[in-house]
This record gives sequence, structure tokens and C-alpha cells, in this order.
Amino acid sequence: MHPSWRIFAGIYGDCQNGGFSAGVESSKPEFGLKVDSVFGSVNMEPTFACILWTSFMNASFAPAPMTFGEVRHDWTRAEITALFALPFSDLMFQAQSVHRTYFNPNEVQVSTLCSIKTGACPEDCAYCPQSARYDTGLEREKLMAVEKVIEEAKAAKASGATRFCMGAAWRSPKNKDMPYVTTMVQGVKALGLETCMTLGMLDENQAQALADAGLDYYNHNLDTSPEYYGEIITTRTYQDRLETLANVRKAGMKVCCGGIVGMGEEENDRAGLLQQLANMSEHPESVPINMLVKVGGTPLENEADLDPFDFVRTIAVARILMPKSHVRLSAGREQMNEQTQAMAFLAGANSIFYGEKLLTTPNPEANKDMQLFSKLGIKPEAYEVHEDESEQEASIVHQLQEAAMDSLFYNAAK
Ligand code: SAM
Ligand code: DTB
Ligand code: SF4
Repeated sequence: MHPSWRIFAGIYGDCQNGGFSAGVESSKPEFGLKVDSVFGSVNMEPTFACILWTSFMNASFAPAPMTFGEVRHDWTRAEITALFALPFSDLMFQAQSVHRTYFNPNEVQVSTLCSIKTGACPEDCAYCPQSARYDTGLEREKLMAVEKVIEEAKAAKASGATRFCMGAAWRSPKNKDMPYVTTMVQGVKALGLETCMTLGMLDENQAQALADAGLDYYNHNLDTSPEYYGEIITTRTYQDRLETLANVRKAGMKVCCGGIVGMGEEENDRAGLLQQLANMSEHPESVPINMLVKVGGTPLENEADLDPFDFVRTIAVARILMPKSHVRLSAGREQMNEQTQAMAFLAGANSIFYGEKLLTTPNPEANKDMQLFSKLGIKPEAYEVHEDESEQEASIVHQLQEAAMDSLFYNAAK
């Protein structure tokens, strides 16, 4: 047969003439369709034939309807591994679809970090420049004075941040530290900023004290998969971390929890970390995905670079698994080019740390970030209005409406 001939077997519908036929057809595009043999045909009212034909086509040939953005807590490792294994474009398409279900894709939440207590940490986290066990050349500092923290928060607000994250190099806060940190929370909150702290492990009372002071978010990362965890930290367990997270939830604060990639782990470990996060009974509201910042003197200083595509894949899978969470393109941006960061936003990242320093290592300069936002048409996400503030706003709107009505009546009376 001439190669341009095509053969089909099946059922043919003809809406115009109200008929169906079953059979084999062969076609040659240049000459139009030619039905070679018809096994049987039915004739009916054209509109009915059309409805029947459309339903048949939808049922048989339309791709299964995809549901994007279902919030689940029962992800299996195999499902997550399968997402990681998707062709890059398919993964990005799914992540984008989920992202657009819940978020404006052109808005990114902006947080600023402040190290309120630097260095000399007793823990042995292999990635961390602040561990007292590694000689990283970092100067240790005492707990920052409350007034100084408030000054830093004011500067962060002035430069456009909406959340102020205070971090301390502690295994856990001492009870004598609590009055200072709770005063910091109150002071920063009074500026109209969202507050976040990361102080290490918390017991129930400490979590409650922070919640009572008005702390919005507590950051405590799982860092990696349960299987790989022991390669990175030995001084506290995975279970310790889960308990702190449970105490944070119980106290009513929002959870900021994520991890680090590029620590020599395998893709299965990245899947394992995301599985732990996604199967929590409530997803963390904020999920920081950090690219390891390799710091001289730490055990991971010579770790091989993670391929940027694998980093972006991790963001995309996090977005699919936790559709309503803010996924943060966290540490490591200083070492990333603009194109990788743009891909991370395309993959569903919608939060960053903004300002020239993370806790102790460099972050891109503010104006560089603003240029990137402008090139990509991204706007900083506005700080969500809280209930009491929305009441205030509603009352302002009401007053404005009343004023408008008054002037109408005034004019009418003239
Ligand atoms: N000491 C507290 C704790 O560990 O919970 C709070 C501060 S600690 C620096 C907060 C998080 O920063 C860590 O859990 C880790 O995920 C991240 N981090 C620390 N050093 C990092 C590095 N070199 N690269 C990327 N992320 C890092
Ligand atoms: C998080 O996940 N990343 C931030 C924040 N939570 C506290 C810290 C990144 C620290 C990077 C290394 C440093 O600057 O010391
Ligand atoms: Fe200490 Fe936190 Fe660094 Fe671990 S990550 S060494 S707990 S400051």
C-alpha cells in the first residue's frame, strides 16, 4: 500500500446526518476520507446522535481528568519517586498547575533573617557554620539586645520585608532566655511585621510562651530523610524534631519546616524528606528548601554540587505534595544564577529570604533581588491582614461609605 494511506478501525459518528457506523476505514489525506468496509450503521435524530457521539468520544479517548492540588497526607515513597522521575516539562507543568490553583504565580512572600544569637552551638549539624565543633572562623556573639533586634526589624520593614525571622544558635532556649525572646516577638509584631523564630528544640511550655507573646511561625527543619539524618546530625534525633514540631502546633503557631539538599544525599532521601513533611497531619504553612551553603571548616565543605535541575525538581515536588503551603527558595541563592531561581519560581517556589545576609552567610543584595523580581514581573506578596486588622479595615471602608452617602444627601438637598 502507498505509504500515505492510513487505516483505522472503529466506530464513526456523523452528527450532521445523524448516523453511526462500525467498520474499517482507510484514508488518504489528499483525497479526503474513504470508508472501505462498514459492518453496520444506525440512523437517528442528528442532535441526539451528536450528544451520543460526543459522550462516547469523551468517555473513550479524552485523557483522564487530572485533579491538581488535592491536599493529601498519605503519599507513598513510590508515588513521590515517580514524580521525581517525570520528564522535566511534565513535572513543571503539574507543579505550575497546582501552584496556580491556590496562589497568584507572580507573587512571592518576602522574609528577612536576623541572627539574634550567633555561633558556639553545642550541636554537631554537619552543614552548620555555627557549630562549636567546627573551626569556621565565625565570631561568637551573645544574645542581641531587644532594642537592636527592633532596629533591625524596622530596617527590614523599610526595605520591603513582611516577615522577620529571628534565629539563635541554640540546641534549645534556656528558660532564662525566654523573657528576652518573647519581648522581641512583641516588639517586632508591634511594627506590623509577621514574626518567626528558630531557636532549636522547644518543650510545651516554651512553645506556649512564644505563642502567647504572639509569635506567628516557628521554624524547625527536619533537614533530610529519616534514613540519611544520622549521617548529618548525631546530637539530636529525628523524633526530637518531630516532638518540637508537635509542641509548636499544639501551642497554635504556624509551622515553618523544610530541609537542606545538596548534602550528598540521594534523590530517594529528598523524596523521604518531602514525604515526612507532606504526611504530617497538617502541612507546614511554610516549607523552606535550602541548597547547602558550603562553609569552610564544616564536614560538608567539599560536598559535590547538586545539579540545579535536581534542586528545581525538589521544589516542584514539594509544591505538588503541599499545594497550599508557601515553598521557600531558601539558603543558597547567592550561589545560584538568575535562571535557576526563575525556574524555582516556575516550579512553585513563592517565598524567599531577602537582605544581604542569611544568618551568617551572604545572600543576594537587595537591589539584585529587586531587579530579578522586575525582570520576571514578580511582586512581593502583601502581609495577610489579620482578623482584628480586617475589622479595622472594614470599619474604615464603612466610614468612607458613610461619608460618600452624606455628601450625596448634602448635594441632593442643595
Ligand atoms: N539552632 C536552631 C536549629 O537548628 O533549629 C536554629 C538555627 S539553624 C541555623 C536553622 C536551619 O538553617 C537549619 O535547620 C538548617 O536547615 C539551616 N542551615 C544551617 N546551615 C545551613 C547551611 N550551611 N546551608 C543551608 N542551610 C543551612
Ligand atoms: C531555614 O530553613 N533556612 C534559614 C532559616 N531557616 C533559619 C537559615 C539558613 C542558614 C544558612 C547558613 C547561614 O547563613 O548561617
Ligand atoms: Fe546549632 Fe542550629 Fe547550627 Fe545545628 S543548625 S549547629 S542546632 S545552630
